[in-house]
Amino acid sequence: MSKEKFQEKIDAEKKIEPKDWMPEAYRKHLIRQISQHAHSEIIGMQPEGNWISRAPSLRAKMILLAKVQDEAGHGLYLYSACETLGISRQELIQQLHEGKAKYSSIFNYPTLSWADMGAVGWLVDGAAIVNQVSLQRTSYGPYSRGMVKICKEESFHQRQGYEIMSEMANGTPEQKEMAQDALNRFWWPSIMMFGPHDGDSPRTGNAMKWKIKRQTNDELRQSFIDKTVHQAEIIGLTIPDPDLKWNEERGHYDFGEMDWDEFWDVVNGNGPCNKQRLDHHKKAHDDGKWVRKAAKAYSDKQKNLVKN
Ligand code: BYC
Repeated sequence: MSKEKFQEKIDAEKKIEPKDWMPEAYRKHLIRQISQHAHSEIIGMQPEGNWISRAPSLRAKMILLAKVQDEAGHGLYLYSACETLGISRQELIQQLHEGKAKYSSIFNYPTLSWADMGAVGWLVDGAAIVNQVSLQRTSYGPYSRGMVKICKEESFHQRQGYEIMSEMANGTPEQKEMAQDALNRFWWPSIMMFGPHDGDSPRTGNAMKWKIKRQTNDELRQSFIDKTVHQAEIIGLTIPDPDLKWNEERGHYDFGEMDWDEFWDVVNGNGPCNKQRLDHHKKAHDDGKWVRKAAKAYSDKQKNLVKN
């Protein structure tokens, strides 16, 4: 198939499947984005896993435990989708460990109080949903189907976080203060999850042409902000942006500028927790070596039994 025919197929809204012909640049673009997404799910387990043993009730602990397990599942769907593009899980993990593959900037911030579990669920999962709902229509079949499954679970996660924030915002003055503090610290990093402005985003051009992304970084960011402002108002919390204002003409909220120096610092490995997150992942991977070895020995044995 030629590049022209491939583009015609994309333009006709047909999905590209693993065995279909695709330009090398499309394949590489997908491996980069899907693996970054998969690594984010797995690294994203760390800031929340940190609070499982300190959840304030058995109910809260069960819900958080289930959520963190869901993230592991999301990572696995995404690694599997990525492997259909002809790269092994081992190579993907190696790229993460060598700093060649990124994961979402948001997980390089610490979770300092229980209210942060609320802020992460409400804002981080909320931002992830806005992005992932859009990605359900992505042009690569396995990624698109993975997104459909993930979105169903992610909306439960967002509600879990909003419930925590709502309870704390309506609790004692100290609890309300903790909720506001968590919102203050997570607001800007959450809106940075959508990436640089469209004009500064080198990947957006091809991503939109190939319908890998269906909306641009700025469109998705605006949609998240428009949805979230009202949710903050309902529970009586204040979004830490003095420039946030409804714009009647645009039919959207105007908002302030993000600190792009901070964004690029975190993306390039110099955020508050980058080293800690990666070291933890490497250690867990090393500690799990014997499990992978045993699982492989078992599956090799089963294959031999079938053969003989
Ligand atoms: N963090 O040209 P651009 C979740 C990189 S939610 C780190 O705009 P693109 C979860 C970008 O990779 C989070 N890096 O790129 C939720 C590129 O670098 P490379 C995961 C970022 O790809 C709750 C460069 O900057 N979701 O998992 O068109 C609990 C230029 O950017 C970031 C996804 O990954 C960032 N925030 O757009 C647990 C969604 N922003 O690769 C887990 C899928 C930009 O050229 N991914 N960069 O070296 C996407 O939608 C897009 O990849 C992005 C970036 C919107 C993130």
